[in-house]
Amino acid sequence: MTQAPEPERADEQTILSQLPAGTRLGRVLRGDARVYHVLIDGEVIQAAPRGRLFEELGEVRTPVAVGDRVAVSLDGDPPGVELVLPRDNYLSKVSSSHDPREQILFANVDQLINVASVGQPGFSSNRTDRILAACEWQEIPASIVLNKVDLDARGDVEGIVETYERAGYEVIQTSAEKREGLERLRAKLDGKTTVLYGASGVGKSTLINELYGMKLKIGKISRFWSQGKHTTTFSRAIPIDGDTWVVDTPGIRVFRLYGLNKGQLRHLFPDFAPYNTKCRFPNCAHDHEPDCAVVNAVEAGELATSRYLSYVEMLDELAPPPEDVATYGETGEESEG
Ligand SMILES: Nc1nc2c(ncn2[C@@H]2O[C@H](COP(=O)(O)OP(=O)(O)O)[C@@H](O)[C@H]2O)c(=O)[nH]1
Ligand SMILES: [Mg+2]
Ligand SMILES: [Zn+2]
Repeated sequence: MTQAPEPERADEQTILSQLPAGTRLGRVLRGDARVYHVLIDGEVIQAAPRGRLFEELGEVRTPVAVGDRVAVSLDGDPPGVELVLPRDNYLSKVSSSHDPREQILFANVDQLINVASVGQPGFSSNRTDRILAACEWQEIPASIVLNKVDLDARGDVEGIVETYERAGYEVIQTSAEKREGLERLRAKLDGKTTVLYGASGVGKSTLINELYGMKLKIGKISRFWSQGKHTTTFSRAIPIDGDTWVVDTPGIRVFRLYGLNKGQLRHLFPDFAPYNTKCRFPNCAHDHEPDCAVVNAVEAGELATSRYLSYVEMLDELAPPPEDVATYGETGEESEG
């Protein structure tokens, strides 16, 4: 028997033509597993995912993610999300300490900007290093916005910029308050879908409001989250104009990477790259091994101690690599797909 060839990735028109009449394509703005807000031709439609989308979930918690391109049938009440189009990329994490399933935070983005602040709240290396590693893992271009530089009484900015530029990340310094660095940020955002990731209170909403004349609530979410009443996490996509989108994420306390083992983590720290091959053991985890080039570089002041501490903390949370994995050192590929 001859097998039908695998279909090429179908274009949107082909997909639509195979769906019932009255089905339209849109992009998911926000939602939970029960109802999603989908932007369809400038209108926000609330749609519920069809039951069969839940059948193929596997270890994934919900079938639809913010930023997904979806087909919605408008006939039903409520309208139904019939199909999720193949994702260009996505970022996921372990749902929570009680729930090991994969939680997809958003899909189909051009880049992620880790928004951090100095002063109030202070800069968190750990939070920053976790999300940067996650972006390396999913191959999402990442950079850093360091906001509230007007509050840098302790002079923290210089060291932070040095650490991350040395690791190869662009760092944009901003003050939403003093309107500094905003043009550089705008140039980075225009025409792209960008995730703004960061703790609540760092100034994400203020920056979007200042740049695009929006009226997102300022400061409110911060108190809401800091009271610790809610541990669920929802992102939302904000259409700015035709091709500029911003995905606002809530404060996620601890971002645990999903689907990664100990052997893969060292490749998610670009600043470790020159040293990874120089340890005594080729598969050195840079943890307790003798003659470790990464530890030596930290001691010599060539690598930031903060980066190394983040690495070791994340390493502790991961499972060891399966013994039969020959490509121990390769990034990402094994667990993708
Ligand atoms: N001093 C100073 N305060 C800022 C700056 N940007 C935002 N804020 C303040 O920080 C607080 C939290 O801002 P918000 O935009 O709600 O943060 P979000 O939770 O990341 O969206 C608000 O009181 C803002 O006025 C800044 O550049 N400098
Ligand atoms: Mg906000
Ligand atoms: Zn080592």
